[in-house]
Amino acid sequence: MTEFSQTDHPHRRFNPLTEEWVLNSPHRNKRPWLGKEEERNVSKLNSYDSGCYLCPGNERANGERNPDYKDTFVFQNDFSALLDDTYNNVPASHPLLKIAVPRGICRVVCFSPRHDLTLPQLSISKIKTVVDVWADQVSELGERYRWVQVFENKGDLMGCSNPHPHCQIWASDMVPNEPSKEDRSQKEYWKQNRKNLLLEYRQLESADGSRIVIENSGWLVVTPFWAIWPFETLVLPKRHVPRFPDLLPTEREQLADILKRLLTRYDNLFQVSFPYSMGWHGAPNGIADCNHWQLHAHIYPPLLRSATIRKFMVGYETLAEPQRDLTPEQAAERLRSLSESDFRLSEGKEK
Ligand code: H2U
Ligand code: ZN
Repeated sequence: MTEFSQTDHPHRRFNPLTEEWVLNSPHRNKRPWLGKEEERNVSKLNSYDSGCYLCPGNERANGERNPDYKDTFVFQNDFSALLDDTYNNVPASHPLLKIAVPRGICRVVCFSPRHDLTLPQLSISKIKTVVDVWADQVSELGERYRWVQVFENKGDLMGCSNPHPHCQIWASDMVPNEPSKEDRSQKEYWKQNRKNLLLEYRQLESADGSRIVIENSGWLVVTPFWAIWPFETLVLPKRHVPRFPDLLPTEREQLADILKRLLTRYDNLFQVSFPYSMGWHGAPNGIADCNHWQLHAHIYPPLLRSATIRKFMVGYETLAEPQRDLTPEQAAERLRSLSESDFRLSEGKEK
C-alpha cells in the first residue's frame, strides 16, 4: 500500500471549536455530475428599485416608510424571530419535552442605499462604515443581551428574500447552540493549555501556509483544516480580540480591506455574485474573563464546482457527519490563484 496522503485518501478531520468530525474524500472529486444544476443568476439590478422594501424612501411590509438614508440603515425587523415582550418560561410537561422561551430582538442593516451593490462592490471606506455599524450594534445590544448574532445571508441559494445588500442582527438572552459549543471548547482548551485555541491555531496556519487565502497586517483568512463547505473560510484577527467592539480603528479598516479582497475573489471564482452565509462569533456578553475567546467570522458558501452546482448537505451529512470532496488545501489554492479585481469590470471593458 502507498503511504497515506491527505490529498488522495479518505480521512476524518476534527473541528476543535465544535468538537465534531468531518469526512474528507478527495478521491471522489473525479466523479461525473448528472444531478441538479442551479440557474446562473446574471440579472442586472438597478441602483434603485421602487418595489424593494429596503431601498430609501420605500414602504415596508408593515406600512412604515424607510428614510431617505445615505449610508447604512438599521431598523427593527418587522417579522422578528425573537421577541422581547413575551412569556416567562413555561414548565416542561416531561423531561423529554423541554421548552424554553427566549427574549430577544431582531434588526436588519442595509449596507448602503444602492440596491445593486454588494459588500465587495462598495469602497473600502463604505465597507468600514458597515464594520462600524456591526461594532456599534454588538456594543449597544450586548448591554442587554447575552448573545448578539450578526449575519449575512447572501443570494437566492441561501434563502435570502431580497437582493438589496443587507445583513441581520438577532440578539437574545440565551447563547445559541453553535456559540455555546465554541464557548465550551475554547474554555476547555484554555484550562488545559493556558493558551487561546484560535490564536494558537492562527500561528499554526501562518507557519504552514497551505490553507492561507489572504492576509494583511491585522487579519488572516484561511480555509480551516476542518472546513465543511467546499470554499468555507475563517476570518481571524491576528491580535487577541474577544469581541467585535474591541477591534481598534485600524483593525476595522484592515477588516474592510480584507473583506473587499476576499469577497471579490469569491465573486471571481465562478464569475457570479457569490452566495454565502457569513456570521460573527465573539465572547458571549456577561463573561468577565475572556482569555479563552477569540473573535472570528465564518463564511459558508454553498457552491461546489461552478456557479450552478451546489454542495448539498443531505444523506450522509445529515444522517452521519459532514463530508467533503475537495480538500481545504485545494480550496485555498483555488482562492489564492484568483484576481482581486472584480470580474464585472473586465466584462464591461470587453463590450
Ligand atoms: P433575508 O432576506 O436575509 O431573509 O432578510 C430580510 C429580512 O427583512 C427578513 O428577516 C425582514 C424580513 O423579516 N423584512 C422586514 O423587516 N420588513 C419588510 O418590509 C420585509 C422584510
Ligand atoms: Zn433596494
